[in-house]
Amino acid sequence: MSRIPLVVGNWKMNGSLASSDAWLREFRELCRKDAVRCESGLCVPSAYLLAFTPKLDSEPVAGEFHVGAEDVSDRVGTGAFTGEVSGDMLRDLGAWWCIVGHSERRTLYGETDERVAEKVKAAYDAGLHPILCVGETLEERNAGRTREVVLRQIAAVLSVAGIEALEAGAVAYEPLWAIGTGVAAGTDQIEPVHAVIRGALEEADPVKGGAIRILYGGSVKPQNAAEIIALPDVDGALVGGASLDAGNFYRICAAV
Ligand code: G2H
Repeated sequence: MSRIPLVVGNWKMNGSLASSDAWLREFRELCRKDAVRCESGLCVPSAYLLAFTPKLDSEPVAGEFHVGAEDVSDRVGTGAFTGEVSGDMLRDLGAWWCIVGHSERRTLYGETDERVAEKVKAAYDAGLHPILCVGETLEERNAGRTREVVLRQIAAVLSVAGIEALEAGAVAYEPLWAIGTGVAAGTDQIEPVHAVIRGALEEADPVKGGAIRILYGGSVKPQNAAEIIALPDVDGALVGGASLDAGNFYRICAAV
């Protein structure tokens, strides 16, 4: 099964109008000189989507590149949900990708597997391409529960949103203990978990499950990207800190 590699940035709560503009100009120039072979994307705070989408409409970046959001409401339609941003609103702003269930949302904002599953469904139903994040804490890993945790997180989404939602997007394995540390998980730690995820997806649907891209996330940088993305069943990366710099993000894309 050949899957086109995908590299997506996650700015988290960083950026400004000025830095969005500068990032896009630099990334566009780099891709113009030497187009990357992978598909790429950048998820930014929804407040900055409009700093990208009209410019991308008038002058697309060479290669397949889309911007997206970092979260979405599980609520559909409109209503009295102060502070929420719906999938329809994100589509209206031109978002393509949408990260859902990032561990920072799960741990800092109490998002349960069920809430994450509803969000994946809401994103997919709105026409977004959800990137579902799964991963274990260090405590869970040390207790030998990694497999159980990621399977539980995936099963919740499959039962509510269906495999089609993940087929439209991607799954990202992000072990919590490797996030933002500067030290990625070892290749011997990444590969078996990706195999577990692939197994669960293929069990749900052999064809669709085989086509879904599984990204690795957690301290990916230009220096380690090629080695990680070369692993079986690692189809790209979700990149946090290193995506804030357009040059570093380009070097990760170019390493694929
Ligand atoms: C994990 C990752 C991006 P970083 O959160 O989703 O961030 O690359 O900074 O570890």
